[in-house]
Amino acid sequence: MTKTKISSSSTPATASLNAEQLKERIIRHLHATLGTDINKASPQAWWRATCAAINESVFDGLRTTQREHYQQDTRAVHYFSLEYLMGRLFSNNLHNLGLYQSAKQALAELGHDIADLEDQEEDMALGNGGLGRLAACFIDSLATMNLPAVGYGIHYEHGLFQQEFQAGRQIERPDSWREYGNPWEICRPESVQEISVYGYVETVYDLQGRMKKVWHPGRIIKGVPWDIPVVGYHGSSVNVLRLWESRASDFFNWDVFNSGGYVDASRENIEAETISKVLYPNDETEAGKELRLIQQYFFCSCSLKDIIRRYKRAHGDDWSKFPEQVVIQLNDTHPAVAIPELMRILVDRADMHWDEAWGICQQVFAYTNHTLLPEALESWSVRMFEKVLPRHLEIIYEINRRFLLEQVDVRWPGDNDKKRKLSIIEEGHEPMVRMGHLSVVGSFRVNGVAEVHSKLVQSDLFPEMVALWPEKFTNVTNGVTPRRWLKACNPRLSSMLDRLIGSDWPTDLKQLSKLAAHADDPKVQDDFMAIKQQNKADLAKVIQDLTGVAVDPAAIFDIQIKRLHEYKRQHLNLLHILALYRRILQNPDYDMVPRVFIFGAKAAPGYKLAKEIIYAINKVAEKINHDKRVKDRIKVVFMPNYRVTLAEKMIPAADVSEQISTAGKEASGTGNMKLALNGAITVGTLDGANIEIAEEVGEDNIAIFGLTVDEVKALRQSGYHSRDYYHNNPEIKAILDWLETDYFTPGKPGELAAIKHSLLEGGDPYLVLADFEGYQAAQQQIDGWYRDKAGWAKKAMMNTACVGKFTSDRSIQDYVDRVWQLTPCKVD
Ligand code: C3B
Repeated sequence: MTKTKISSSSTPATASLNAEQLKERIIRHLHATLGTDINKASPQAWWRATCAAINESVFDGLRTTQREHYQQDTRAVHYFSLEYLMGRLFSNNLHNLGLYQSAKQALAELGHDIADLEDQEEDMALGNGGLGRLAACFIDSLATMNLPAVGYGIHYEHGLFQQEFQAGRQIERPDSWREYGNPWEICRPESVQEISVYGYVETVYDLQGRMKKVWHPGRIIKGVPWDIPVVGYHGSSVNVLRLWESRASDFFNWDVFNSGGYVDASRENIEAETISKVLYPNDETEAGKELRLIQQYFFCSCSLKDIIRRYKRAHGDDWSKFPEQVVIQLNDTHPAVAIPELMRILVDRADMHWDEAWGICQQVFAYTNHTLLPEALESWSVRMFEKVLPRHLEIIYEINRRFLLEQVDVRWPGDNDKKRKLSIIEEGHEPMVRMGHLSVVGSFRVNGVAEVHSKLVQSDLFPEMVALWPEKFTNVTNGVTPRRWLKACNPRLSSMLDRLIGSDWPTDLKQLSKLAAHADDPKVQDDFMAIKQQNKADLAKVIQDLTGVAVDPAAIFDIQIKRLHEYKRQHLNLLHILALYRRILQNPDYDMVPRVFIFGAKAAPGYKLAKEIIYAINKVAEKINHDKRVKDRIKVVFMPNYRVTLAEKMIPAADVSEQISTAGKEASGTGNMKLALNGAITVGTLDGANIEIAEEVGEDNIAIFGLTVDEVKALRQSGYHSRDYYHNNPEIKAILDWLETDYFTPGKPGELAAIKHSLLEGGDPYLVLADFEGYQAAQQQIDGWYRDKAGWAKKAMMNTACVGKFTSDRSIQDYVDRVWQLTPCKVD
């Protein structure tokens, strides 16, 4: 396989654009596109005019890239994902085009601070968390590496809800990211697709007496594509993220109308426009709702038809080259319905024999598993599936029948237990379609997202599938784009790196290892820590603005940012804060380095305990922040509305990175990588990619604690009794009892009791109490380390220096080598 080389030293085509030329463009757009004037333009208009100016370069790249891909008839990867957590695109596009400095200067000369204009943009939050952000990093790397790729997804009208706190409780507000339009997207009416749902299947026979299935849909829906150009870094490629918006079709369905059911059927069915209305806000819990299945099918069907249209333009009705040209990556099981959809198109529409069609499918799809949490493993009731997609259910039955007969029964003859376990249809009171099983059976490759996770996918989730197809399974450890997560978000550190180790690191992140040679140099240490200090001062202002809490940049900034989930154990962090607070109250001279504990997290609106944890952190914060006896040794802040844009301000300012999930539960994590990259020291369990981060940075530069995956399993097997920890550890007992009093919620005892109950009566499903002792010891280690200024600086620098592995360019290269077999296509 040819190694994808990124020519990092090559200057971008647009680099020649200077501030003067940009100014001219911006003013031209202010006049011609915005219809306003320099004297009266609002910041919003200035921002839009600048976007339009940037887009001239973006669209140039887009046109050339598409022409080149078409002319060279390139093999391409099609990334199918229900989520893309893009954040803002303004500074990202400027950086990737190499225009950031020119734009900054141009705007300054026009009397505007580029940072103020950046704030005009709403986050594009079409995702929940890690899975959606990973998709965004991957399409950045794909474009940067000149790899032909299209991202496919849904053009949600409302992205992830906006979070507010009212008296400490999470309130959700709708996100309207494109209320006034979005300058980065292009509507493509010429590529509209129509898709079908509901209805019934009829069996007919043709003149030769061959049986055929005819699906008479109950509803036709229009899919309107919106293209978001994805600009590669200093590369020449501009790829496309194509997002589908649903609309009612003008097509009138006479079949259903004539059968007299139209009015009634449409009333109980989902209206076309609602399909792309809103992103489901559940992270790692399966929704099981009809609308969700329709969302999945809607974007898969539109995207497949789009791919086939493009393929046919070059190859007509000759399907033989399809698997050479097309690979489709399923981002989790959410798009798994694409497998029976492609079968339907090939068998029912293209009249292909089953075996031939199945042969094609099995060469086209690859599946990434992102979680082992049982509540996240998707399954759909057969009943609902039949209602929404009657023909697809038949196809799944046939895939399953052949799989059980030709694979399972051949390997384990007569073993009905094996059949029950491996069947795509789970039998029972309410039979279910298992989307994970379908994905494995229908894909040529299956990967987990970190070494340990991929091992567990094989040993715990699909061991029999591994026995059937060992070569199918592989690992691709996640990564993050260093363009957004270092270059753009941490300009001070970026310039220092450019000076010290050269400017190739954004596309060759292993270059960061050169920093290690300077890790003992007191001058470099001082520079590195001065930058951290300035970033912390910046964040302190943001904290003051958003929460009203004053924090001291000299304190340790200890950051936990991720979705709120019991397995991520924000409540373990809270228990430790309470322990410190209690020690201070018991011993006024308690000696600790002052620390600011900073949280950012959204809870799924229906996840009660997660919301109780947010409330508890906010109430504890309120008490501690106002308690004079604490003497500012502890501050606690919960940042409202955590999102990509806030992450970009928090990550460069972190001293400590909290990665404290129960071992075996966090598939990989990617926040862990971003924080280490920016010189934060991880307090973490041996879970997900933490294990690989520890291998890279070395044990001196990370604070590892807690049960391992094997120890967790052993403890569960021998019987875990959280109450033992409560009774045997007086500190744990005192803290949990404290939460039941009205100390933090005056006049309202018991308001914070939910956490205690889940840990005791609830059995502590994520072993918080078992890991408490180890966690507080790791935190003491951090406290000790921080007192040694030079020692800490070295550790922080070693984190930045040693995490080059975790660039998403490396992940993408792994996918290219292990899964996609793609060749880069250089674009002039
Ligand atoms: C997440 C996992 O929880 C993370 O460990 C992982 O780093 C990312 O995916 C990316 O692989 N994940 C998620 O955000 N949503 C899901 N439904 C499943 C996993």
